[in-house]
Amino acid sequence: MKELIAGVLDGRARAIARLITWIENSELAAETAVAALYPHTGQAHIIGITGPPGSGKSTLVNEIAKLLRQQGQRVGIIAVDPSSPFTGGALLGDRVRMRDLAGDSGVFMRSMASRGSLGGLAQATWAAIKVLDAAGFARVVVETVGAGQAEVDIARAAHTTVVVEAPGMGDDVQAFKAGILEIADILVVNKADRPGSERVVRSLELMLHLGPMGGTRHHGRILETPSPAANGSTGGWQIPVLPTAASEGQGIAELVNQIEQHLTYLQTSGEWQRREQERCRHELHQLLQARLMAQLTTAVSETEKDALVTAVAAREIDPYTAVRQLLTHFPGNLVVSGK
Ligand SMILES: Nc1nc2c(ncn2[C@@H]2O[C@H](COP(=O)(O)OP(=O)(O)OP(=O)(O)O)[C@@H](O)[C@H]2O)c(=O)[nH]1
Ligand SMILES: [Mg+2]
Repeated sequence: MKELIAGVLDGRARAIARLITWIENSELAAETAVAALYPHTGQAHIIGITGPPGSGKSTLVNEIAKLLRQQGQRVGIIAVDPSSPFTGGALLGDRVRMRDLAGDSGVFMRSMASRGSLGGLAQATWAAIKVLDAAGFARVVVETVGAGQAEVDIARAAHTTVVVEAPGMGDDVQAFKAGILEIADILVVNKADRPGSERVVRSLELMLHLGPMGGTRHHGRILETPSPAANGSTGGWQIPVLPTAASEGQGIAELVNQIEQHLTYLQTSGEWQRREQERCRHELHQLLQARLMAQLTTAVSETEKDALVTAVAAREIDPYTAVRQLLTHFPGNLVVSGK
């Protein structure tokens, strides 16, 4: 482990890949690695790319990474694929798409696939981001499928969130339905070469202007309450709606420009510190939840849980009483706080 950590801090690709595999496979390894690397993190700009399946996220990430490389940035890429049972290295599709970047030591690409629960995937992803941060990648791009709350949780790891839409995906605006519009700092309508893309751009612009929070949307993420800092002299952040045709390389320069501008906005408005605080709060909360659940799973036998479920289903006891009974297994007796 010590050697791996040294290799990661040196930015060596093989050490990074091996450490992330360890992290995926063992929570203890994740804990040890994060403890060692944590003092070296906090430098990377973490960029989330999220949106419905097939909207062109991977193609966009490829183009973004190419441009950032031209600008001299080292880029780490994590593609989160909860639907895939595979793990350990890039998925074939991503490998093909990322071939432009192959052989460039300034780029590291990794797919994370679900092992068991999405909660575990989220934690492994958060840890992997720290590995890339500590390895000196100034930009870490995280691709997630924006499909539900669990994916939104992963997206919360980002400082800057890009939500990707595309025309011809059934509903005009998928993200709104999935509840991921509210985490957008930048909106992208990809496949601008396809018919209907202008209509999606207009719907998104309309949504921004008619947003439920009215004027506050300019001060940060659409549905979040504005922070005092963001209300200050900088005038807040205007969420742009950008058309791109990733497969044609169109609109990428403007997208990367807006991503960099958002970073500048975060750094000059005090919003960076506020988001760091929020990110850490969220991560602590997630970890605590996972640990408590794990403790419960260890403390309570499946037989006991099954018996309680049966009793609740038979109306012998109510669900609150059942939970109280389960909580008596915790040291310190959490049950007291139930009242
Ligand atoms: N016409 C057109 N096709 C595109 C564009 N960008 C991507 N595509 C195509 O759309 C398909 C899906 O692209 P991906 O980049 O894999 O999309 P994704 O969002 O990463 O997909 P998942 O990871 O499976 O959710 C591919 O066949 C791409 O070649 C674009 O701008 N225009
Ligand atoms: Mg993809």
